[in-house]
Amino acid sequence: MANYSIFALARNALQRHQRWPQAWRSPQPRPSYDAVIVGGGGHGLATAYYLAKVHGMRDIAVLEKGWIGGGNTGRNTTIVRSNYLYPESAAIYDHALKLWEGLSQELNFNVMFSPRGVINLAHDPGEERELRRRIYANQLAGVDAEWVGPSQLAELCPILNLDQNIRYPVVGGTLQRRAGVARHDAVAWGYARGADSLGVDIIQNCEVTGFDIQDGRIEGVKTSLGDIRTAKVGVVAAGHSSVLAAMAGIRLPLDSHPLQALVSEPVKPVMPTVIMSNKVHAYMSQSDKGELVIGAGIDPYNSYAQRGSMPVIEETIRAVVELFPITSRLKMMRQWAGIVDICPDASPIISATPVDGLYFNCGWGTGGFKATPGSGHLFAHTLAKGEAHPINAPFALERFYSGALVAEHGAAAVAH
Ligand code: FAD
Ligand code: PYC
Repeated sequence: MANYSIFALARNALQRHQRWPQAWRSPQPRPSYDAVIVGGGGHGLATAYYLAKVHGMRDIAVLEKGWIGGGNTGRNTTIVRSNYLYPESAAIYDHALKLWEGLSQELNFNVMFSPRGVINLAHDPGEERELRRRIYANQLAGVDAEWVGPSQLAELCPILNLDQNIRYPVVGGTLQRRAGVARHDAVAWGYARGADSLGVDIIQNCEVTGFDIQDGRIEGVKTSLGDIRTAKVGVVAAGHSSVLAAMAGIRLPLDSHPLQALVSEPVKPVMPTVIMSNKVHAYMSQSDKGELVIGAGIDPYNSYAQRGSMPVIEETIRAVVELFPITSRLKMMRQWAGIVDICPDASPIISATPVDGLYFNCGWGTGGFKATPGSGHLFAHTLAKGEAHPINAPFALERFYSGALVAEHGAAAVAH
C-alpha cells in the first residue's frame, strides 16, 4: 500500500496533476444572478454555501477581486474559541464553534479543526478578576470555561515561563477546552468546493468597482469584468468594507488597521495548546507543520498596507521570548499583515443597510476566523429571508443609533 502511494505520488508529480479534477469551476460571470456575494474569503464563501444548501438559492455568484482566501482568511493565525463576555457574543461565537465541530463532515473536506484548548493569560490580580468574571459569564451562557492556576499551566504547556520575577509574571489564565485551531486555507477551499457543487459561480480576479442603485434599491454591481444585474447583494469584504460602503454612499463605523503575524522555522511538537496574552500583545500556537505561529496586537495607525510596522512586531517578539524562553534561538521564516475592520465596540456588523437589497457582514476585526461557519450560516439566513436571524439581530447597524453596543474589547483578546 505504501509503495502504491509513493508510485501514485511520483506519477502525479510527473504528469503535473493533469488528471486531477478541478475542486471548483472558473466560470465567466453571467449578466444576472439572484444574489451576488462580494468577497471570496471564508465568510463570503460560507454565505454562498449556506444560501445554496439551506435556502435552496442556486443562482449565486461570489465575486473576488484576487484569489479566494487571499485576504484575512489566508492571513490569520487560525484560533477558534467562543469565550466572549456578553450573552449576544457567546451565542454568535458558540453557534460558530458548534458548526466547526462538524465542519469537515459537513463539507466532506478536512478543515483540520483541532480542539486543543485556548488559554488566555492573566498577569496581575486586576486581570485575574476580569477573566474570572468572563468565566462566570461564559458558564451562565452555556460556554465551557475554567480557571487554571500556575501548576495546571505548567502541565498544559511546559514551555511557558512561570517565573514570578519576570516583567509580566503569569498568575493564571482561562481555559476553553473546546477551542483550538483549524487550517485556514482548507476552510476557504472546502466552502468553495461545496458551494460550487451546488451551482454557485465563484469568480476570481473580479473586482467590484461600484453599485447600481435606483430609487434606493440595489439593481446590480459594476465589476472589472462588466456589469452584473441582481436584486440582492451581500458584501463580506473585511478590511475593505468601508471602501465598498462608500461606493453605495454609506459610512460605516469602522476603522481599518494592519494586524501582523509571523511563523518560525518548523520544530518538533513543543506547544500542545494555544496561549494568548492581551496584556503583552502576543499569542502563540504550533502548526501541524511544526512552525510556531505568533501574532501581535494591531498596528495603531490606519492603513491598507498588508505588511505592518517593525516596532509592533519587535515588541511582540520581546514578549514571546519572555513568555516562552525557548523561542529565543528560533529563526523566523515569514511575517505578514492583514487589514482588519474594527467597530467601536469590537463586535461585528451583520445588517441590512439604508439601500434596499444591500447587506453588509463586516467588523469582525481581529477575531472573525473563528466565526466563519456561523457568520456564513446567519448571513445566508439574513439575505434569504430579508430579516436577521435572532442570533445576529443584536449585531445590526441600529445598535450605533440605539446605543445597545456589545462591548467586547477585553474578550477580543488581541490588543486594540
Ligand atoms: P477576507 O478573507 O479578507 O475576505 C474578504 C475578501 O474580499 C478578500 O479576499 C478581498 O480580496 C475581497 N474584496 C475586497 N474588496 C473587494 C472588491 N472591491 N471586489 C471583490 N472582492 C473584494 N480571527 C480569529 O478568529 N482567530 C485568529 O487567530 C485570527 N488571527 C488573525 C491574525 C491576523 C494576522 C489577521 C490579519 C487576522 C486575524 N483574524 C483572526 C481575523 C480574521 O482573519 C478575519 O476576521 C476573517 O478572516 C475575515 O474573513 P472574511 O472572509 O470576512 O475576510
Ligand atoms: O480572536 O482569538 C482571536 C484571535 C487570536 C488571534 C487573533 N485573533
